[in-house]
Amino acid sequence: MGSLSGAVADEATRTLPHNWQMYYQPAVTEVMRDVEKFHTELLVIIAAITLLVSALIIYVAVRFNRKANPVPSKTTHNTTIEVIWTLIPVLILVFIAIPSFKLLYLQDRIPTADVTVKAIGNQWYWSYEYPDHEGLGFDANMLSKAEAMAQNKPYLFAADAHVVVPVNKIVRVLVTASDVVHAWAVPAFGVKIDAVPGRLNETWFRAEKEGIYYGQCSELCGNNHAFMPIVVEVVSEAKYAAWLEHAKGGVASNQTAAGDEVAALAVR
Ligand SMILES: [Cu+2]
Repeated sequence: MGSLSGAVADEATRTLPHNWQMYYQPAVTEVMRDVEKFHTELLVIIAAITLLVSALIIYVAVRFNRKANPVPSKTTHNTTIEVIWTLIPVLILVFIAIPSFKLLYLQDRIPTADVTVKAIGNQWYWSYEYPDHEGLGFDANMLSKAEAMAQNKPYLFAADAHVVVPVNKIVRVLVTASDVVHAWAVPAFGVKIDAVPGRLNETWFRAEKEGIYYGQCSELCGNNHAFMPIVVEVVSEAKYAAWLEHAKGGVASNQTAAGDEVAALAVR
């Protein structure tokens, strides 16, 4: 992956994992920011509990070992302590549950959508349809290593067709699959949802920044699981309108809004 990040032009607007990455990709949706916030809160709580329990164990080991405490206490019950060690964990769980449910509802309840995209997982590529626009649909296949290098794109992430959506608009994503269970995931959006055959799942995002965002199938769907990249291109409304016109025209050799050559954007 070392050469990958260097090879990609316009890195600032693209999200890709990089060497020694420690944290999430930069968030571009409210949902992902909340996911990060919740993650950090949990980390603090987990760290505090771990430190407290470690300190108690060390204290007990030092203070009450056989040498330091040759005559052990015969106490077996202490009501106050029992109430405390039941109540405090319950309170901690409630404290965790409240933001957790808030986040779940934020992800689950889809605001009135401006754009709807349908993503269909296939072995081993994604098909996309724009139900608002009759007949607009295409397949997105991963670029081979040679193609990716020739086009200066990240191998294993680049696809021959991008999902193009307008910036700052609510995009509803309908997700299903044609064969086995896949999952449609774009980390920068905080979106990850199973694509299940015979079932229509839905999720949403509202990307606040133009750019190219990469994701991958996140279900172990089979031997080419690693070769189902997802590329979402967030563009201005004008560019989106232009892309729609172009894509609806049924041009077999297409250009994405960013001007990238997309040879295989075959419009059905
Ligand atoms: Cu898959």
